[in-house]
Amino acid sequence: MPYRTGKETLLSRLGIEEMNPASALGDGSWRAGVGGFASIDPALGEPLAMVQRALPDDLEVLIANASRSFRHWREVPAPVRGLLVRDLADALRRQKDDLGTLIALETGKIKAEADGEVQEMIDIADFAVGLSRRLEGSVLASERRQHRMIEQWHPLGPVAVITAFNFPAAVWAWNAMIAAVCGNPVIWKPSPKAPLTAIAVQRIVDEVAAQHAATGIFSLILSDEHWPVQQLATDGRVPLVSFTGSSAVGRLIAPLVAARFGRCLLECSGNNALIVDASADLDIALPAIVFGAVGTAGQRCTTTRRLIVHRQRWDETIERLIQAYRQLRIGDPLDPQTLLGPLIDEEARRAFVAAVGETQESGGKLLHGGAVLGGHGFYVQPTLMQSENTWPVVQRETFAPLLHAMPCRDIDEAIQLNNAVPQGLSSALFTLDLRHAERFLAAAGSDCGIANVNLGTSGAEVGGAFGGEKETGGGREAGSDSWKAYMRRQTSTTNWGNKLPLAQGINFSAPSTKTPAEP
Ligand code: UN1
Repeated sequence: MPYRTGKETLLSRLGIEEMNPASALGDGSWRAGVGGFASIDPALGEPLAMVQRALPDDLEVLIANASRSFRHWREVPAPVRGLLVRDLADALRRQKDDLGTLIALETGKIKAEADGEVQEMIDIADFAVGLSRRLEGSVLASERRQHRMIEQWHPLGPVAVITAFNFPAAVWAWNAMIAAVCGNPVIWKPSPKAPLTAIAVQRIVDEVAAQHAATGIFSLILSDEHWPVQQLATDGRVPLVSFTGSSAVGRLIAPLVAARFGRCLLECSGNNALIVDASADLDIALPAIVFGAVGTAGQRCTTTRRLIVHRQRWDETIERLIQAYRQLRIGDPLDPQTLLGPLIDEEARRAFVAAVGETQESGGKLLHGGAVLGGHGFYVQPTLMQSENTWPVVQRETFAPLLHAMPCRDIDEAIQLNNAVPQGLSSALFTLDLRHAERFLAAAGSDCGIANVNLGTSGAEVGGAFGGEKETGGGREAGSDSWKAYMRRQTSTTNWGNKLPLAQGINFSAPSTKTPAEP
């Protein structure tokens, strides 16, 4: 493949070897593991490199290390912690092209989106630098005279960040950049489907951290086995577990963390709908639908999976969409002309085939695509089906470019359909009707964590809080005040007077505690 010439030099520039070590302590040192698992280039179905498997003892060392580093890092002033993150943002700017290419190679997402992912890392790092000077608390009104009541935020401790293959770097950055300025070490457990991106990021981080004498703040554990997640979920030294992945796995992790009174930040499955209202401007709705449904080969948690179209606009929308789908360039993710790359692996392709089959068995109509592509790699056609919202296959998240379209009568039915799934991440409405837009955004409107008007379901900026309700898990990451999840809140009242008034006006005088009168 022409775009893969120079692959070896790119990998070695990023510090990737043929066989890579299993864990990084965050002080520049790496530990070997046992055996190995392959990172596969999904466009070719061939291994890019191998990674050793960590052992439980490696994770024990990482957690002990992070706990030790925490005792130092929590006392570094937050704006000074921000300086490390600032330099990290600059290092990422310098490496954006290389890192973007590696992400495209390893995940199969197109180069433009892979570069966008690195940009997202830079954006959240910039956000975190600003935040490092604004970790503010409140001054509250005390009911007692000469009392001052404040609320302040303290670092929490080591944070486990468990990430998925589809955003193998940006989701770590959302968590790690914020956690670090908040004063927490981060232990990263990336998806075994994208370990090389994690290794490359760790090498960049190691270099910057060394310049700031910040050791043990960012560490990494690599494995294709389940035990590291289990161990992180159950270890009381890890007060926060941030997990991005399926609701099925989130459902297993959350009770383990809760059982030890730890905190979980869940960013699980989405089943996002885009509504085309009667008044929608299709010139902007159509590109939003195509990017939402086909971008990242339908493997974003924010991917548009359901299309709810006002019946007056049905024919026009479907026709134009099929036309757009026909013109989509499928191919090498590194070819700048490509808009649709491969799925991550054969298992994902099987899930796609099964979902298309199940939709047809339920009575669904295939409007476009539906097939896998022959040859190398894990390619499928962008697929549009007419489906019903209640079918189990529509109620589930299938990580593939499979869009279920369904007609609706009016905005009320559209909102009802939008909400009638177990997940609640993202939603979008295209309308020129102010009343419909407001209804969609009101309390009885979309029940999702993200509700957009005249833009699509995917492609959120980092400045807003990112996450969703119901089986999406309720967590919020990235911007706004998501940082509060990475800190502990302390309410502190100081009495600067010479009396001890009790709250609620309680009179509790104990005469014997008074200073005795002078003889
Ligand atoms: C994800 O798919 O897990 O809003 C994250 C978006 C991206 C992030 C997606 N900024 O689509």
